[in-house]
Amino acid sequence: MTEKEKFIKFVEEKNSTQPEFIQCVREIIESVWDVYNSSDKFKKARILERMVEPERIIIFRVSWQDDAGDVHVNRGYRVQFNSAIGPYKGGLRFHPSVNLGLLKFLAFEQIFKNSLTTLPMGGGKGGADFDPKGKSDNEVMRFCHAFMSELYRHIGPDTDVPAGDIGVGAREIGYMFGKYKKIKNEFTGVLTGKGTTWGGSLIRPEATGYGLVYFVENMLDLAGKNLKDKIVAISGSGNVAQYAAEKVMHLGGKVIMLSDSDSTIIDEKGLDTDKLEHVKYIKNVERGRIKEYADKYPAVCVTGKNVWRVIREKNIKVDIALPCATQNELNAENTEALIKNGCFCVAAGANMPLTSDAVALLRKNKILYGPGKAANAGGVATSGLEMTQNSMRFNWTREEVDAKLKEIMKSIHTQCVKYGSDEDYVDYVKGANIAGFLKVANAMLEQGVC
Ligand code: NDP
Ligand code: 2IT
Repeated sequence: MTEKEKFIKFVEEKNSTQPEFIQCVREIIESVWDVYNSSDKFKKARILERMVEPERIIIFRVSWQDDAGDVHVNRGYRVQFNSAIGPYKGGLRFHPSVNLGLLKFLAFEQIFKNSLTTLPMGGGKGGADFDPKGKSDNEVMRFCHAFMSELYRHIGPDTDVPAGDIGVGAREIGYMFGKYKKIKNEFTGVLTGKGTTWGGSLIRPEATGYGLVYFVENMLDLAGKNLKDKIVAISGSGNVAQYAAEKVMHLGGKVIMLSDSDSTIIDEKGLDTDKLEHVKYIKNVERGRIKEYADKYPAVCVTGKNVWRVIREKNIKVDIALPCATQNELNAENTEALIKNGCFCVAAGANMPLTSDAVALLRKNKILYGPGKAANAGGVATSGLEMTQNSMRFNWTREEVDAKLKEIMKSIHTQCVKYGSDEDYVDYVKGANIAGFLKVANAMLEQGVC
């Protein structure tokens, strides 16, 4: 067994009930092993052993009452994984599937993503196994207040700054911010994704989706291509998917698919501004299901199958695939079909949306592939810009924030190319992992053993 295999085995044995965490650690190790191994300083300081162990994990009870007065108990978490380059930073996920292993994977990814943004942010993630679906606004408020009534003692603008993720958007951030302010008697930038009249940055709601498409533009540009008239499939219909679709449309691409956890819609004519506004209405205002799209516009709706399976089964041709729903949604079988049908670019709006064998297929076939920690970093980068504006007690304009976001996505792309270029292929996975790793590893080294 090689030293690398031994190390992976050590992580697997120590975290045997956390498959997603093992999956993302394995990918990082595969990418950075040679760089790590060539440095006696890294090895002597046991940087990798230290990196795969979270600095702190907080697990807590969240008790709340529904509208009928019945009491419910959920489990809340915050994984404070690494603070070498800045305060812990990362989203909160409210979804019934949330467990410790899932949040450890998300927090671990966030360390390298945040490092790539060029901004001073460490890695963290949190959430609860609470399902906001079907809950009234008042129930969501009571849950968020109960959640923050414990979390508040572990976070702060210079300690740990949470934000949104699946199931946590502007509404939830508002309720949590209100509770934090009340308990601490402080108006600070403790959360990002706030409303724009009370400290939120312009462009933060759009930033993950827009940033994803800016990253794709950079990839295509280097490959001598562009988005004009390209057929794009997007999964999900939440925050990331909506603004990815909007930016693809701005740049002349044609978005033909969206989804949610129930169904996939196919609109062969492509989305337009009115159609996208309707999607936003269905998902953000009504909090309804994407299948309602087909009640208003001519579209095929397939229930119980995700975008990638529908593409395979119906043999749909797409040029660009943007998975923007959840982890491991795109498997090898469906990736093979995408490639056969001529897809030349895949970029991850979601965190780790491809299974490991799906990623391997893309790399083997030299398909452009932007992994999440690079391609979806625009969201957290703009959160970093929100923290800066809060510290300055000042707001930048839309144009200013958008220009900074573009610049950051370009810089992430440049870092990936620097560390991931082979003769005729940019391996963005390797590039992103090495660039993200080096900054954090060197900071840990400079701060000594702690
Ligand atoms: P939202 O809650 O706004 O939307 C999530 C979308 O994905 C919904 O359409 C949801 O469907 C669908 N979805 C969620 N879970 C599943 C599942 N298990 N199976 C099928 N569909 C699912 O979340 P976001 O758009 O914010 O997040 C999407 C992805 O992007 C996540 O992986 C997140 O970690 C990542 N991300 C988010 C960032 C942000 O700034 N928000 C930043 C970087 C990455 P339904 O409505 O039916 O639940
Ligand atoms: O996965 C992510 O990068 C996010 N959910 C955004 C985190 C943030 O702090 O803005």
